Amino acid sequence: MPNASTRPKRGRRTRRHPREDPARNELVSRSLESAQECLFNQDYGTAFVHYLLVLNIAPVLKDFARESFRFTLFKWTDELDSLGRIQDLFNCYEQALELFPSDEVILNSMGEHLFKMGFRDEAAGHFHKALKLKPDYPEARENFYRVANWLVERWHFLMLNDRGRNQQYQQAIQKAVQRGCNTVLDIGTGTGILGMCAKKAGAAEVYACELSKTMYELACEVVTANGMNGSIKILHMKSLEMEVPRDIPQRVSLVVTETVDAGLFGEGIIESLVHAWHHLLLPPPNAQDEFREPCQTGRVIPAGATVFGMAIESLEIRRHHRLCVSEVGGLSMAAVGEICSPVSCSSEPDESMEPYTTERLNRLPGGYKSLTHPFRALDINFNNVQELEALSSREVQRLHLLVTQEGELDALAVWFQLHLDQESSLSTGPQEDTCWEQAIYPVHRPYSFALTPGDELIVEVSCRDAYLRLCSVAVMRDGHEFHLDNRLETQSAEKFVPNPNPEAELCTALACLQTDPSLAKDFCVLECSEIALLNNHLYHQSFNRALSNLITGLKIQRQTQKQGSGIKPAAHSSDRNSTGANDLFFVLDVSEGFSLLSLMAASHGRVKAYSSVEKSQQQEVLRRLARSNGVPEQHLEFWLNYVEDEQAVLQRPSGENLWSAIILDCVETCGLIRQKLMEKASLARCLLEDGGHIFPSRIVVYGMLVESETLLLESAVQGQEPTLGFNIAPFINQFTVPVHVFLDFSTLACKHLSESVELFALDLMDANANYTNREVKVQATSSGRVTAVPFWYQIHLDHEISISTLSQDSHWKQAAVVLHQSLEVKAQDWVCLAVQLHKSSISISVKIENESGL
Ligand code: 44T
Repeated sequence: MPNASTRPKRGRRTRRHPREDPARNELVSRSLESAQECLFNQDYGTAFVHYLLVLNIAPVLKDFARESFRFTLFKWTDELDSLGRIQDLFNCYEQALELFPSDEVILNSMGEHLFKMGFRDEAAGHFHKALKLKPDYPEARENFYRVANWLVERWHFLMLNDRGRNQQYQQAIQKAVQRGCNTVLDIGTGTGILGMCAKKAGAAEVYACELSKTMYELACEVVTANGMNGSIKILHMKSLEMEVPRDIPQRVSLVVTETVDAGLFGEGIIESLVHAWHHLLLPPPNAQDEFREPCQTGRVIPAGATVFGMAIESLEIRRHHRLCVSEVGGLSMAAVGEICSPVSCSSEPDESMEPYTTERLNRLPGGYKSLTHPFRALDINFNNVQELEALSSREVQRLHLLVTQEGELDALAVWFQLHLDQESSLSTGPQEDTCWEQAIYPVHRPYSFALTPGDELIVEVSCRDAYLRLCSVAVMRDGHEFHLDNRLETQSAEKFVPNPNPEAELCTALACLQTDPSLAKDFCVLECSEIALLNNHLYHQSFNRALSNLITGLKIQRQTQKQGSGIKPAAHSSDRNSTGANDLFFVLDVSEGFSLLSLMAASHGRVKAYSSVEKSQQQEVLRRLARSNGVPEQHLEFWLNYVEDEQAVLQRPSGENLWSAIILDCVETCGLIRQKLMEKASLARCLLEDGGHIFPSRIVVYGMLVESETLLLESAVQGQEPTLGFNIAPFINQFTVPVHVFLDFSTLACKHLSESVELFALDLMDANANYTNREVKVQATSSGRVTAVPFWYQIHLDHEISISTLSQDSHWKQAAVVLHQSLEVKAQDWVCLAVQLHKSSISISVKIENESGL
């Protein structure tokens, strides 16, 4: 019921503004009434238009109408969203923000829509703004923390904390400026640091460009704070869009850049430099120009790079990129087809695939084994535009590498030396004391192939669509060439034995003669974490046992009920399998992404299972596995094929039937509790039959006190000292996020300062058993500085069976709360942790428990 006392009273308003145009007032109050009427009739679109009109012509009503306006906006945009009218949706938000530019709720909600549509940078910008307007707005804070990693990537902190790298860049820039390069462009300026170095070194004109809006704004703040806003011109654009004289008055004599990723070229440095040489830089010095002033010629820092590679064995990489098991939870995988991770590198570029992933080799769980010595894969001179241009048209280069150690070929690892100038270079190698990641080019063969010392591994190096590509193509052994890792190859290693049916082979070869492997039949791309999940034997075995226990229990329960009520077992059923709907058990698996759990449930017999797998390729895999494992077709359904509205996913199957089991996916791969988990659980509880079960029934969160310098370096610019003499830390540290995700606790460099301790538990079967604030006491086992609390989960499927997200073959990573302020502890001290769970995000603060508290 609308609050009568706050409803606008036409008479009073007219009296307050006696000189206002009466016709206009009439229009306002009529529109307002219409808006309210439309709201009542749930015609949100029209209500929204009426509100827009009212508030545009009578802004004085903004405060009064704010709540109803927001309500209308959210209802209407939800409707537009479900209709797929995305442009209209954003138009509405833009109109709303014109009226209420500093409304944190609208900003946050628009951020959520942007995020859903994949505009992460913009989404994060909105959450950040909302949070700045209202720092204690928990929804915006949670959203911001979830996206801040995208906005200001964590490597910014690492780079700024890497004093060696900073000093080397600074010295190289200083030397170049002192030698006469006095007009400078910093491409991809980030926080503005390299541009500021150039200015400080005495460059007359400094320009900088940055394509990310957030980073651009940050750079502007930093440059201003360092008193250089008049002397460095920062442009919010990609360097490729820059023109002389529109954006910079003339060509510059020095380009500085660190737009390199772990695979060197992934940030587009080749394209940026080719463009810069043609449009933004003075020509390079040549032999005749030997005596020309450096300020009349152009050059680039870094001057070039050398790329290295190495073949490695790593179980961790293998289990994320290849299916390594033949049976999962009692199901044979023989008919699964070809499962492939999205990281695949052949000499033929495929847009849907990333050519490499990244890892820190020295942090790989289980370590790695080098199968070859490091080899030189490529040398590139950034000061030679012809060489840069020739790179992509250059022929594929074949390298023959001697295998030095026995092992399975799982990947090629790649790193590089960045030559800043002739004297100094930085390395991103695994042996260096830097925290840079290496690029990983995984091998995809579905079968294993062991290399032995003396083998010759043939690797193709190419550079297509701006990525450096490395591909292990063959192994030479005893004069024979075994082909590897090429789906289109007909004579691959496993087919080395002559095929007894050459005709069939020819047909297969013909069928596979297409460049897009994803079009091939029986081929399915799964995320790396989904592949690791399939390889997680314990996970599936545990689910299988828990499902089996539940179904056995329910069967007995039904039997007892029937006997009690005198009903005979279902011989008269109308169902075509002569199993009445009442005799079936309904299982719903709402796991995110690919999951075999529904099929596993269906394989238990008398179970009709509903899967939430959405992608048709993945549904096809499940159907194929159902057929090959003898699961009747009608016992596996795809829930989203029925439900139009995604929100309605947790609804019962039909008529009288309730769910016997609902499987919820409670922990994200990154180590965080899934958003809205508890809401889903309470909905699920209402949909269970008597004796039905939610899997998991309970999750317990464990944590440990640790001292970890690494975690600090990755979360904020450390120390009080300015970075290279510049004031940067307070600005970038606004993007510090207290929770670190995708952590490998087993290889994290840290000192354990306590045993693991239960932080809190979430009971999905019983809402009353949950708490959101808790104090936990833990005793320090050694002295040190508590800087973080890594945490993980014990997932209890039922009273007996549980799985840990910390286990070695887990597809989950861990997360850690990095403390705002570290705490010195001595062995035996009692530490008190205040643990808070808001929605699904955890926050922790620690203090020493004083003796009286014990
Ligand atoms: N990776 C560290 C750093 N940008 C990636 O928006 C490198 C990790 C690393 N702006 C191994 C080695 C390393 N025009 O803010 C970003 C980005 C911006 C541009 C304007 C352009 N053409 C570009 C291209 C990129 O530059 C900033 C830095 S790029 C990413 C650095 C030692 N593992």
